[in-house]
Amino acid sequence: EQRHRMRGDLLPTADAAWRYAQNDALSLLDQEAVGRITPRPRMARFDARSCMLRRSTPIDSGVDLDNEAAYLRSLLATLPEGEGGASIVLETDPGMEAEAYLLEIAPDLVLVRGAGAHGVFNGLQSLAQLLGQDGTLPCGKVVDTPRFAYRGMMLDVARHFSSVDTVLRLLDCMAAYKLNRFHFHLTDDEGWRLAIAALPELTEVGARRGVPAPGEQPCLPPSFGSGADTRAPGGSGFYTADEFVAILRHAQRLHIEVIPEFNMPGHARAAVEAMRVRHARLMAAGDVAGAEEYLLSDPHDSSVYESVQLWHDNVMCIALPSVDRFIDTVVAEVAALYRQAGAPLHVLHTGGDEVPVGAWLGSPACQARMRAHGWLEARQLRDDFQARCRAILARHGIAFSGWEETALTSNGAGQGEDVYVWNNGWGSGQEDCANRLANDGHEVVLSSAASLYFDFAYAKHPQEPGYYWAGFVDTREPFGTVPLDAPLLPQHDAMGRAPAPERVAALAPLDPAGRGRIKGLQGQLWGENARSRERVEYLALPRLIGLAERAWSADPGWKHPDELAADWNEFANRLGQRELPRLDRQPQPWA
Ligand code: TNX
Repeated sequence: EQRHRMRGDLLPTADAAWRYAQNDALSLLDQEAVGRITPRPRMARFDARSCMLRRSTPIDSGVDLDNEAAYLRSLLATLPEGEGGASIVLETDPGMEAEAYLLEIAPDLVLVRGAGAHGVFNGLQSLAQLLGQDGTLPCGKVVDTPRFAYRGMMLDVARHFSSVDTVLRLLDCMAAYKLNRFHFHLTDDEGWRLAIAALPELTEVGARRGVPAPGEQPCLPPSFGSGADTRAPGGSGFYTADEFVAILRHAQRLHIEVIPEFNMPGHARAAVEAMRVRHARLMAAGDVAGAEEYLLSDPHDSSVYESVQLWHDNVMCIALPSVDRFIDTVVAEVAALYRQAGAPLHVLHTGGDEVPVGAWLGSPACQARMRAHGWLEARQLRDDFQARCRAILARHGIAFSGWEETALTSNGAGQGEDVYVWNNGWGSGQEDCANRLANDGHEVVLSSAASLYFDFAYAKHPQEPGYYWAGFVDTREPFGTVPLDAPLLPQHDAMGRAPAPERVAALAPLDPAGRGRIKGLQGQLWGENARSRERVEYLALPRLIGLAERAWSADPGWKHPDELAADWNEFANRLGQRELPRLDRQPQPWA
């Protein structure tokens, strides 16, 4: 309420007022029509006629749409068989915008058209939502295009492992709501979840923690939050190369780009521990040179620090050449797995969040490097590390990205790269970080803790699982993230209080160029509370749908608070009456 009141007080821009007037012009009939598809399309109109699809409805499409035709075929497989019915044409029109689609439904013909396969695929998602269980479709027309290029979900499988099947179901669900980026948080202090053939210790050691199996020693102590075994029941706690490739292939069929994250230089305890074990083994075997090759820690490091999650040994010693070799080895293997899946790796997320103060100060190697370059601040050492990462990635043809900390540099590097801005909580001092970075030339993915952290509890209730360090996040939070109609503002502090107007006025607004650099939105499903498949589903849904609505549907522009409340009511009804029952009917339920 407070939030909407605050928005309502802001003056509309001329542009927003124009859109607002246009919105008003949308007839009640059209409003009802667009509400039949989630996320809401740009335009939809239906008439009283209907069209009938059957299990064996003919599909006419070119070879470039084989994947889409197969997808449609599996959709139709759930329908009854029968006589007659319509036929379906899938086609491309390179003149259209990327990802846009046109869906035309007449009694005897259904046409799905997109610029390429992705657009057609998006059209099929809308078709699936309109399709009755008996095969009926309302006749009419849908014209649609996304608001943001980046519409993502992040899943952290490091804190608690998620099985391949859980990941595939999450991808299916993302595709159904037209999300197109999967940020795969594969490593953290508590686990390393992808097998790397050249460095088997990464999973042998780094994928185990928590409650050990009988007769087994835990290699990593449980982090605070959960002492539960992070391995799937009977599972390995990591993805083999084949499993990872299968995930990449599945995502590709769904037109979802998988962005792998290898968190460095902090949040890296699993890797640091694993490489320490490797070092010890090789030393014991008398291979002194080999032992040093991939070491991530400095045995002489006396640095004293504490990470947010209370670790004292989770930061890589970034002055060591073995750190660069480690990164290069991992990146080369990961890139090869992507090639094997037929989905080239374009961008890698290097993490970079929450490096504890004090790291490197007691490391002779780090101190020597700082002295040699005349650097006075640890930040400069870190910027140099990032430059080296960037160079390693560039050699493999891969772009660099990271959490907001990677863009808050001493040398202004990182313009044009994707940066994930999470820390918009009131009192953080970073409330306008997204605006400043976008104005400064960075491509911003809004990942705001206060509205897009799906590991947070939905509400303040003893039975609701999840953190709440930046407030509670119910489905209305992602739905209510309406950036660009006004400066991007955090809506409340952790206590739910709206910020004081004078503090709001002091924040940096988005300038017109910065506006164009808000690349999109992403939901974050951190893993500390994601202890089971059921829990992953509970935390993801229905918040994911609120995110999709905001990321795909048109910028609502400036709106009167009453209208924002009406929008929410309409969306909540759509969820309850259509989307949640539809998810319940899925042939492959999550849990
Ligand atoms: C902060 S915000 C983290 C994660 C935690 C999460 C829990 C950020 C980039 N890092 O390491 O899992 O909070 O809510």
